[in-house]
Amino acid sequence: MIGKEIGEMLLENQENFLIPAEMVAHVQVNNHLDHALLVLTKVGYSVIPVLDHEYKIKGLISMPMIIDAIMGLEKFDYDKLSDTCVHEVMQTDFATINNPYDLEEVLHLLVNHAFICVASEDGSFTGIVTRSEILKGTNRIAHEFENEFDVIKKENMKKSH
Ligand code: 2BA
Repeated sequence: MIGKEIGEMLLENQENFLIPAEMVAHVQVNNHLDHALLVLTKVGYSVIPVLDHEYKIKGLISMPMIIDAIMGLEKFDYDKLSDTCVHEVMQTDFATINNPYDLEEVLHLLVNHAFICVASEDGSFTGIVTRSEILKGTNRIAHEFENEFDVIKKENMKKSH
């Protein structure tokens, strides 16, 4: 469990951790792979969310998923880029959390994922929480904790009683 004081310091920044949906690059389930390739290349991110027409999060797409889908035995089949939809190749097992989200759960998930998708109760995409936003918050605590608190090692406390 996260310690009380550290937890409260982290929570002071909780709203800054979320990159809102309108700032997140994404593609739609029915977009073709050539469009997804274009978006991934232009935005520079390695993996981005895939949404449906109701703005619900359905999967993740990355450059390797696209390359793998067009790879034949001996050469690439470039026609597949315009013949295949994103939903046919996207990753569907991925971590999603509901807003308001539990910070402790997010910290655990970010050990293995670069970002976590956040959805509202009805499944609508709210945004993402990324490793770097959380690291910025923990970096602040690492620098400021001892400016705000006197820290005494427990074994030293026992000796003084
Ligand atoms: P990656 O694309 O693998 O990016 C890893 C890290 O590289 C990012 O970490 C960021 O620090 C940096 N980076 C990569 N491309 C960047 C760019 N175009 N502009 C600025 N920085 C860039 P995080 O920021 O922690 O992001 C973690 C992951 O979350 C990213 O992994 C990406 O998959 C996703 N992501 C972050 N912001 C996004 C956004 N606005 N739209 C879509 N996906 C995003």
